[in-house]
Parts: sequence; C-alpha cells; structure tokens
Amino acid sequence: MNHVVWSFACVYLLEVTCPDSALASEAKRPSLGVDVISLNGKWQLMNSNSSVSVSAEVPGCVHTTLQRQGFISDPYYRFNDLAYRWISLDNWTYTTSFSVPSHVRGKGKAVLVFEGVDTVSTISLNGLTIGKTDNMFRRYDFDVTGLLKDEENVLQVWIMSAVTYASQRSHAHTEYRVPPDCPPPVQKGECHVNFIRKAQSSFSWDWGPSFPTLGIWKGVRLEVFNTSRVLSYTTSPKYDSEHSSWTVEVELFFDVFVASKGLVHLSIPLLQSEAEFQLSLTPGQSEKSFVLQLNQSVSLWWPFGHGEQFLYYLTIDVSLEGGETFNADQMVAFRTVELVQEPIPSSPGLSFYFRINGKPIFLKGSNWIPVHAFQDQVTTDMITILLRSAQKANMNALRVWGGGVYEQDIFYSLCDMYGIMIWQDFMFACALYPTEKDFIQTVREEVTQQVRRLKSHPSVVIWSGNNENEAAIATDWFNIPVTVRPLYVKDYVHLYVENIRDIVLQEDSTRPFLVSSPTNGVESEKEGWVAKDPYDPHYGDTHFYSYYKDCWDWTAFPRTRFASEYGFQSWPSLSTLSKVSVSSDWDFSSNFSAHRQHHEDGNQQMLKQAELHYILPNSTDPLQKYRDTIYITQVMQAQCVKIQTEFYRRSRSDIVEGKGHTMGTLYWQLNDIWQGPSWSSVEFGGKWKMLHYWATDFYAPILSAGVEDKGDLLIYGVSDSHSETHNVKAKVKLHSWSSFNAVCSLESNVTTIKAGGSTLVFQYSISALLTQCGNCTRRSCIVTFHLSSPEGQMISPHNHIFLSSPRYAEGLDVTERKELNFFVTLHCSFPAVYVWLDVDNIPGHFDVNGFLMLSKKSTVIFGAWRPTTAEEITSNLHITSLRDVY
Ligand code: BMA
Repeated sequence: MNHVVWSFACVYLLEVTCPDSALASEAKRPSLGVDVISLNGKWQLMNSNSSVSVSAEVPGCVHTTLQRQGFISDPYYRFNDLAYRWISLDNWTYTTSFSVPSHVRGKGKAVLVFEGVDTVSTISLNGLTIGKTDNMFRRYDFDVTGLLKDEENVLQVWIMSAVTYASQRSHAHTEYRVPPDCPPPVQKGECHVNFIRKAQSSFSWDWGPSFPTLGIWKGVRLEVFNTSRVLSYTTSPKYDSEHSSWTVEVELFFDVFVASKGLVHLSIPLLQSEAEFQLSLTPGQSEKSFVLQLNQSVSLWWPFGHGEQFLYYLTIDVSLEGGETFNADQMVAFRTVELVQEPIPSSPGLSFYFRINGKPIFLKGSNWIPVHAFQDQVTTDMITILLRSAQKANMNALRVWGGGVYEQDIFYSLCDMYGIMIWQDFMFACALYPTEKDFIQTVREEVTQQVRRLKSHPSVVIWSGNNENEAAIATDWFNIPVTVRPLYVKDYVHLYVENIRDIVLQEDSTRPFLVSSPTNGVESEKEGWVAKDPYDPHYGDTHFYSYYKDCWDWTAFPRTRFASEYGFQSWPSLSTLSKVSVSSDWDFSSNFSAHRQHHEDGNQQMLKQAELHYILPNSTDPLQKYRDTIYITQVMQAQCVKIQTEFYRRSRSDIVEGKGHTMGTLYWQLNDIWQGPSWSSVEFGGKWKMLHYWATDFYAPILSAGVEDKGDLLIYGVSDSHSETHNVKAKVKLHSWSSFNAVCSLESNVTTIKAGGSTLVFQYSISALLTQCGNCTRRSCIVTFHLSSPEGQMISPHNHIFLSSPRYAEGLDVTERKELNFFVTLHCSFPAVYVWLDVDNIPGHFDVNGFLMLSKKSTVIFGAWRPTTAEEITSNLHITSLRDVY
C-alpha cells in the first residue's frame, strides 16, 4: 500500500462550550426563604439479598454505579447486555442519611423533592413510608413535615425491577390483551414495556440494547419553608394579530403553607417593558398568571436558515410582605407557529406544513433518540456535539421521538439558541397502552409537568401524542380481530385525546397538538382519531421504509405532504465498534455482528441494497473486507437517503397526480444509543457517518437536484428562501472515470428559481447528451452540476448523478486499480467517487467527506474536538474510495 502525502491546511480545535445563559435556567432553585438541602452525592446501594453493596452517586443508576465501582465491566462491551440482564431483574435499595440543622427543622413545612426516579419505588424516611413512584417522567414532592430529626435522618429508596413490575401489571390486566407482549426475538429485549411509564426503548429497540435501568436519575433535595415556595414557572409570548402586538404571559406555580400577600414584578429590560402585580396566596397549591404588555416592537425568533434567533431576558421578581423574595431570569423569544391543514388546488386532501411568523417553512432535519441507555451518563458536551452537528448539516428541525425520554432542559435551551425546531412527541411508541385509572392518572401528571417544563422554549413548535400508535391500530400490527377493534380505539381516544390532548390544550395555547405520527391530522380526527390509512400521502405526515426496493428508483417513494420518518441502516466505523469488540468479532458474519443487529434481516438488507449498485467488498484480507463492508453500508445509506430527501425537496411546490407539496423531511435517525448498526447519521460518540456529511449538501438552503426521468436528465433548483428569487443557470459537466478533464460542459439558459419552491432549470435527453459527448457512455461517465448566477457565482453546492450504477462503471474496476497503484492514483491521476476519510478515534469531523473527487489535489479540513497533532492524524488516517473495495 502506497503512502498518501496528506497535507493539512490547519488543524482546528472546536471548543464545545455550554453558554452560561442556557445553564442558568437549570441552576435555578427556589428561594422565598426556602432552605434547600441537596441530597445529591454519595448514597449506599444494595441488591435484594445484600450480596452487592456499594457506594453510589445520585443522580445515577444501578448499572453506572456497578461499572464505576468495578463490579461489572462496560455494559456495552460485546455481549454484556445479555450477561448483565440479572441487574434489571433484581430489586435495589438506595440509602442515604443526612442531618437537618434545628433552625431549618423548625420551619413550617418540609418537602422531599425527587426530580426523577427510575421508576417503580417505595420511599421511606426514618423507617416510615413517605411515598411511592411509578413514572420516571415525573417529579415527585413528598411532604415530610414533622418527620425530620436533627441528626441521622435515614432516607431509603427501594426500587423494584421494572421488568417484574411490567410483567405483573400486564398479568393483572386480564380482561383483554394490550399488545405487543414482547419485542421480536432479534431485539433480545424484555416484555410488556407498555405497562410502565419508563423510556420505552429501555426494554430494547430495533437500534438499541435492553437495559431496563433502575436508579435515581435526577436530583434529590429537601425544601423547608415557612410561607410558600415556587414549584415552577412558565413564560409564553402571545401575538395579538388584531393589534399587531405581543404580550408575555407568566405563570407561577406556588406551594403555599401560610397565606400571604406580595408583589410580582416582571420586566424585559431590552424592550423597556415592565409591570408590577399584586399577589395574594392562599394555602395549598396555587397557580397565578400575569400578563406583561410590551411597549416596543420585538425582533423575532426564526428557525435556523431563516433569520436570527433573538432571545430576550425576562426577569421575574416576587416579594412577599414578610420580606421573602424570589427572582428568576428566563429567556423569552417571539415567534408564532401554525400547522396549516387546508385544501390545495388540484389535489385531494389537505396541506400539512408549518407556518412560523406567518411564513411557510420547510422542516429539514432528523429524528432524535436517547443519547445513552444510561441517562445519567449524558453530558452537556454530548448534547452540544449532536445539536451542533445537526445545525452544521443545515438542519432546522428535530423530532424528539416518543420511545425515548423528554430531553434535559439544556437540550431545549441549545435548540432555542441554534434555531432548531422541535417536534416533541409524548413518550408512547409502537404499542397499545392500558387505560387503568392509576395509569391515566400518572400520565396526566407527567403530561402536565412536561408541558409546564418545556412550553417556554420557542424551539418547541409542536406536541405530538405518540409514535405510530394510530398506524398500529389502523393497519393492524397486532392481529386484533375486527370485532374487538372498537375497544382498542376507545382506549386510544381515551388516552391521547380525552386526556393528553385535553391537558395540552388547557396548558398551552401557543403551539399545535397532533395526536400521533404518522397521522392524517384533521382527517384522522374526522374518522374518529384512527384513520383508515394514516399513511395516506394526501394528508398529514408519513413514515416510509422500504429496504429491498431499489432506493435509486425515486418513483417508488410516496409523494407525501411531510416525511417525518424514512431511512436506511448502516454500520458505524471500526474505531467506534472496536471500543466494544475484539478482532475476532470483525467479520460481517460473526456472532457479534448478528448480536448487535436488532432489526430482522438488517445486515442482509444493507448488503442486498448495496449490491444493487456496488460490488460488495471481496478483499482476501478479512480485516480489510470488514472495514470495506462498513464503508459500503455507509455509501449505500448516504446515497439512498440523499435520493429520497432530494425527491421530497423537489416535491415542495409540485402537485403530481394529486400528490405533493411536501414540506418536511425528518430522516430516521440522527444519533445512536450505542455502538451498533442503525439508521443514524452520527455514531455513538459523535463521529459523523457519510450520510451526515452529505446532509450538509442535500439540506443546503439552495439545492440543485438531478434526476433521470423517462430518458431525460432533469435538474431542479430548490430554494428555501421566502421572497428572494434567484436567476441561475445550471452548469453541467460529464466526466469520464479516466480523466480529470471534463468530456463535455453544458449550461442551461438563465432561469428564475422561485422562492420557496422547486423549479426545473435544465432538461436534456440523456441519449442526446451521450451522443454529443462522443467519448461518454452511461457506464464510463458521471454527470456533475451546480447552479451559478449568470455572472458565474456558485449558488448551490456541487452535486452529481450517475447514469448507471457504479458497480457497472467502466474505469473503476480492480484491474485498473492494480495498474494504477490505488492510493497514489486516487489522489493524483484519476477521479474518485465516495472518497471517505476516517481518523479512527480522533474526535472531530472533516469539512467534507464521502465526496466525488474531480481534481488532482484536494484539501480537506479536519476539525478536532480535542488537541491533536498532524502526526497523530496522519498515522490514524484511512482513505477509502469506491475503487478500494472493488
Ligand atoms: C420507526 C420508528 C422507530 C424505529 C424506526 C426504524 O418505526 O418510529 O420505532 O426505530 O422506525 O425501524
């Protein structure tokens, strides 16, 4: 293998910092004379027969504790998810003790606050049961007035196995089944997760392991006070279109012990707006709401790519007559959001798009899953890297998918700052759910709390009741006899409409609510909330997966109004996998490869899809073959998602056979929960797959998309802009695989591409094109193109289209590679396709990757996320192009 001379223009340091303002809101703690004693830190942890007894960190979970204490090794390592199953089947007790100074103890009311317990627990203080928990998505406050001692207060949290609990609840539900009982065997998961209010993916998913965690996953504190305390507060900017003015509604939620009076002062200094209000509190839980009128016009918050993200500070000052005060600073931003579902000329059905500040916005993004199976290990840096990666790929939206968790506050604060719109699911996915009274009650509390926690964030643009549960009933995933279906529809309506929707409408009038995804929206409502076909492309959003059909055939994709899920799997890089595997695992047919794949036939599907267009890796060196196979799965994934996304973006203004006006693409999925094959574009750990690099181009604000249609080459200009039209010409070249010089160059006439639409810029018969370019055949040449201004300025990223599968390309074959001495040839003498750079474990990303190389020399910049040297990068660098795997 020849050495590549690789010179680096510069090696950067990307500083991953968390803006103070974002953290500030998380650090807020109640004042009003409330004494707060944090109970975070060291606790003792024991299993049911006391054979394990270790010191544990709170917040935390059992698995993390056992690993940190050296009791187990990395749960993600090889087959450890199976080896450590016992942990989730046992019950565990957390214990701590604390003292309370007598001046604190003497105060009127004492409350123990658990921000999050995972999940089913009984909590006792000094031997007395003070409460129980059954929902990891809720905060619990337990009144412990009169139960505290000065010294040695013993607090115990007994946590029951979530697996045992779910199974008991399911067996107690005898009247009818609530499917699915268990996940498919390939997921190696646990059963009945729908019976417990816990991250649904924690019992396994088709991209993730089964780790039904147990723990105290959020903070614990004691709050002691004489008069009252603030439980939470919200800020909701509201637009009055009649008077073209804004107000901010501020809600304060109090727990009042003694009646008191006081004042509330609200102010947004930057807008020179303030107001003072009388406050009168009576004992019990008390909600107070105040409206601040704004004196000035505001600068709006826009999604990324459409304008600035103006954020203002609003200060809340509460002062009680007794002298106690409470102060908070909260970010507010001004934007309106509407979900538009109205008739479209010449198309049956209804539109489905988001209007932000009165402008239609095409949502470009992906789906977000939990960042880690052990949520206590999720750091601000991990979230920042993922969100910055999303924004760098020109995404303006993410869907927080309903099988995971409601994300941490910092996630939403960063999305506010980055202009990333959030489609927020409630945490129900791919299942039917029980509707017993206590289940509904805990869900009601969960929804109320989460809406109050998240509604102040401008980034959250929609609430959605569940993932795929309307489709599960409508298209009969669980073999429910037609005669009993009404029973399940009734339960569905009860949970998502009569409870969740009701609460959301009551709590938040500033953003739309959708019952499910996919759904037909208002049409589903008309059909009794479960539409006959929730995948109908004429209404609402769709999820579409097809693994065996050729993804290059864009005519097979549904021309939907909104593509909220679609995607293809790939394997993560060897450097990511090598952290949890050994060299004998590095074979596509190893037990490890089968074990890590949680999607039925997933590994086969990837190879079958890749084989349609590429020769599958066949190196005689097993390690090289494994690396190449990983690479080819990433090539396939990037190419398939690009084709599908470009199809949707092209469809934004078209109506073809009554379908079209696509206004959103959220591919499945952005991130990974562990090191395994999945639909993600970013690997566990933050490394970008080829797809993510490509997303930066296919999500560019102005895209040139090429397609072959009935023998013609069509090039479209797709623009996200609202009013600006662009005069462009398409610059088209044909390149042969054996020379850098273009064989032919063509230019279209100047065409105006419409704002917020897709415009055909270039059309040419392919056979005429090839005849004209005498040296080209479908197999020997590739078409490249971009849009430029009439003066020659580049307006869209470069793009390309193959006229035949690269597997049949002439000039990319093995013989030639041997003759040309591959690496040198690749970089110096001939064009190369899917050029892929990998620096193993050095965290960071390249400015471009997986690219078409049509010049002799190309400089690529690697942005490192930690200090590194050019030597280290050179010695870790692997360069692969399609020629390498042939
Ligand atoms: C959709 C998602 C997930 C799943 C993905 C890939 O159904 O909602 O449940 O992981 O497809 O199968």
